[in-house]
Amino acid sequence: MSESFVARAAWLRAELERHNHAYYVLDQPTIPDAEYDRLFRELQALEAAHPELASLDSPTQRVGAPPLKAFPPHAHGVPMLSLNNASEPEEVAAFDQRVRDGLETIQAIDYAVEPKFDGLAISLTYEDGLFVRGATRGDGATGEEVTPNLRTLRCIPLRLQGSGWPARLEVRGEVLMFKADFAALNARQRERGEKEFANPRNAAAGSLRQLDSAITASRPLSFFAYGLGLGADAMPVKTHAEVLDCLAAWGFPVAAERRVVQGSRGLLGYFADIGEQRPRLPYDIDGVVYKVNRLDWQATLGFVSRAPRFAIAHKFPAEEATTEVLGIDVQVGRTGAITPVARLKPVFVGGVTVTNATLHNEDEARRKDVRVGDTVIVRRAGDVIPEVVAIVPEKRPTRDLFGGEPLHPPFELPKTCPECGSTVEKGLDEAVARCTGGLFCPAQRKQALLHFAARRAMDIEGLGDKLVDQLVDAGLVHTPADLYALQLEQLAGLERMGEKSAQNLLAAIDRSRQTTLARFIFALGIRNVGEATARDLARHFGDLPALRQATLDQLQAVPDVGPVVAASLASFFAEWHNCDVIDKLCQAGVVWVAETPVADTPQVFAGKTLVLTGTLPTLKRDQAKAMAEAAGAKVAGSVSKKTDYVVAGEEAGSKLDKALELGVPVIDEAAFLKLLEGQTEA
Ligand code: 9MJ
Repeated sequence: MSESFVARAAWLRAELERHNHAYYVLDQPTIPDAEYDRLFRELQALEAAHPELASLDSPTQRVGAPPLKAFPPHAHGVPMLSLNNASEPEEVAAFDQRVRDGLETIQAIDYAVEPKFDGLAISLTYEDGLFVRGATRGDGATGEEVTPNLRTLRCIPLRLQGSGWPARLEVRGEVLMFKADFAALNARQRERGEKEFANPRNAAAGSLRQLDSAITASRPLSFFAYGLGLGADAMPVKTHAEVLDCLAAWGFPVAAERRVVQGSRGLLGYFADIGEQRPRLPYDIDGVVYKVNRLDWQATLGFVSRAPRFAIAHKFPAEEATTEVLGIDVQVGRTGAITPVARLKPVFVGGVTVTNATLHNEDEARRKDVRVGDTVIVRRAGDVIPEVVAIVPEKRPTRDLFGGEPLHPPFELPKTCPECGSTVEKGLDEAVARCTGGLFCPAQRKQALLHFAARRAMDIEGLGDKLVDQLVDAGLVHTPADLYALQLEQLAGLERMGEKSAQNLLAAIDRSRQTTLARFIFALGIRNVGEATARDLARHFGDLPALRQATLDQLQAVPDVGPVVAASLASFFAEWHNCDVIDKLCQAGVVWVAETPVADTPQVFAGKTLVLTGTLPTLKRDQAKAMAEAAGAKVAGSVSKKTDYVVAGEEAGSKLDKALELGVPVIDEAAFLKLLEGQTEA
């Protein structure tokens, strides 16, 4: 065999693996996909023409091997541990105390802390830097060997980079699927009429445990390394943090969020911090892991049964739980959208007790085939509305004990609105069905009123859903304008409404008369017009008459307003009832400060950053912000060296202190207004 073939193959392998690492581990692609494909095909052709060139660390081995009949058992060189769990701060403090007792020290302990990936644990064996075997955790002592499948994960190095690795090495970590990859995979499965996965963890597990590794190769799996098995003793390092740095240097993905903190305060601070970041992380985590950083101390502490004394998993409240569907109702939203909602046997999930979960729309409800009596997986992540993820098919009750007919029929959307009896319609390419009753429908009217009164709209404190129900049901309020005509006696007669709360409500309604144009537009509840669009419209048109009379073209001249939003606005203002309500609101004394349309506003703050703090004498915070932005300013939430002005009112606190400390100019409202009017130069 010619030397040049050997050299070329070696060069191609090294080059392709370098690009794999850049793309899959560092997230910094180095060459275009087409160029990668060209190199890959060249290597494939070379190996096909010269079979003696084949080698286990070749990137061509990543596309899947012939299917297996079964997974062979694999005995781990060093057992794979499980971690003890904590869920309460007291348990974390107790863990820290046990660690200090065990080490006979009162000093604050350094802990290596990292996210707890919600995937499946695996062990990768390397011999002289070459990936030779990979296995699942199994029972901790013996797992299933899934080497061909793991080989398909481009972020797992087939040959270790750098140097200093022990000759026999087990790398421990977690295989998982990124949230975005999971969503794309499920969309693909749906298109092909194949089974969807309930969550990224199941998708990762299902994809890895395939006897045909070509299937695994087609699934977007990722991996993060977090420790060592065999070979740990041969490492010339003193801390877990250094182990993680070595793993990164050898080419493994390691959590970027890893840190070293001190004592139980440090642990709890990290827990809070990662909890806050959790919704934005690209992958699911189910907690954080704390490990005593010093390896000699880890050895001193040792193990209790199969879990280490030197580590603990601090878990977030579970985001998923299973429960039973007691019924399926539909809810009518502000714009008439009909949403099927599963009524559930109460279940504690995501930190709260959940009794209802959305099924989104008819198609989703049908696709998931949720029926009364089913056991379902419910998910509540962060502050997101709880949803039914999937049913547990094995638990579906049937008419007989032998898997016969289901007890309940598939969900069907009602043909008429359950609230007002109007026809329910669904456009051909629309997912959502709507009640056609408009403001005739009490459900829509109630939602419209709640939206009108919301904090970010007219901000009528105390006008919640129970009260709106009563006001509408008693016929006291039909439209938002009716709110401004309410009398004390009418309110005082309502359930759970004493004279004092009635007075408070009337005062809140009165206060809401003073508003901003942006809030007013948002409060009208025009379809497709959210808070940001309302602000853009207010700024662009300056006052309501200009907006009401705008043509479709004029509307579309507003940044971010496209044909759909323009059409919603035009049809809203073309409706006589809507205009009547607006006129009545104005007659009832609702007012705002007209804004100078943006096209005419001198851009006195162009390129400048402002921070508002404290209570200004005449301007509400929103107004001042809108005015500053209209004049080209960026309004920031915190003071830094880059801040150009701090506009301070009464009771300004830490932001004012910071401005003074950094020497940022501080101005009051009067000076701010002068700058805006161009009387002084910004
Ligand atoms: C996860 N799941 O992210 C460990 N883990 O350490 C991390 N799991 C672990 N460490 C020892 N980050 C046993 C398990």
